[in-house]
Amino acid sequence: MFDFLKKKPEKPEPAKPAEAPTRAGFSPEDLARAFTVHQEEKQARLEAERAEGREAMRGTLGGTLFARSLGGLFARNPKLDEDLLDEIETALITADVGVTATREIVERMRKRMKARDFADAQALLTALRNDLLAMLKPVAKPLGIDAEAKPFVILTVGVNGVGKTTTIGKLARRFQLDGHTLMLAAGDTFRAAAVEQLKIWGERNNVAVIAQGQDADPASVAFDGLQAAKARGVDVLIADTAGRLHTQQGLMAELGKIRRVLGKVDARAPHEVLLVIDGTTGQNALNQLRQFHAAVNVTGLVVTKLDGTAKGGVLFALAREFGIPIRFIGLGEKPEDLRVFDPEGFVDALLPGTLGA
Ligand SMILES: Nc1nc2c(ncn2[C@@H]2O[C@H](COP(=O)(O)OP(=O)(O)O)[C@@H](O)[C@H]2O)c(=O)[nH]1
Ligand SMILES: [Mg+2]
Repeated sequence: MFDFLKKKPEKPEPAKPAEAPTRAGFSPEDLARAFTVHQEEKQARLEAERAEGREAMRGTLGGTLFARSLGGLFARNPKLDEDLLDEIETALITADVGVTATREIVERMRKRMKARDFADAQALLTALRNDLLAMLKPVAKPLGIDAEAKPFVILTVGVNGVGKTTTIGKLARRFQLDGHTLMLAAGDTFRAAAVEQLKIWGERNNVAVIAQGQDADPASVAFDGLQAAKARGVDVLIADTAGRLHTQQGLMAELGKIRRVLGKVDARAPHEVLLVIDGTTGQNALNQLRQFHAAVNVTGLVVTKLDGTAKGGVLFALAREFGIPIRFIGLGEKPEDLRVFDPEGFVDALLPGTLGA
């Protein structure tokens, strides 16, 4: 199963003495070989993570009501008729795919059914799988850290309790494993406990946390953080913010200020504005994204708490309506539970294994 791991050489091959070494003691061939080995290792790690992620998704998402009702359809080998379309519609609505997206999907299936596109119900269900996948593929764009940006600034926003601070911790760990240096800015100055939460996390993981304490101006914390990160030549800066309701105009405007202040230090910062969404909130997620996007121009999404919810369908509605990249999904509270969004893995976790293969 993990064949690609076996192919990986134990060590870089010894340099051949044929070419004259350069002054630094490394020939261009040495450097090229080292680069290739590094790329191969990175690729192998990504592949291994994807395989692990797929298993994790099957384990967590596979048990949800959404997966059970969709999986039930596929397993039963139903008749190719209007009743099947009704069942699909119910399954999608129940899973919070949303009324509009559901209607579109079902309408497409109905048209094709009438055009005698499907030999049997199984063919229709396979088309449904492809349709679901096609909705998610355009938003599956993993977050890349631009090495030119020093630091690459990530601003995390979202309503209260969605998992912003937890996600920052998980991301920081991921970036460290990828060999990036990083720093955090404790921009949730609403609650003393929030600043403390990030500081403790930073100490435990050897990551510097820039903070000014409770009630400080979050824009000023972000500004300080960016200047410090720049001065120390750090690769990535992640700024936390206080949770706010998308309906609180004043607080939403504050996000715009944080954005502008960061832009004064580096015109391209923040390079990523991550909106964290609680996957159990259902269709309200759409309102949240709409409002946050208007205030601060969201460039990526993290959908958390998809473990044990029947509402994972909201990803389809988000993808359809906004087309903003879904960077990560949260499948639990452990660091490794934050997974790079993998649409095939996600869709196949919702459907029976035989189809996904
Ligand atoms: N089950 C589950 N819990 C999560 C996930 N992500 C975050 N949480 C929990 O959600 C709660 C709120 O998280 P926190 O990061 O403090 O939210 P914040 O207010 O947005 O900063 C914590 O108890 C987290 O452990 C997830 O993917 N799955
Ligand atoms: Mg927080």
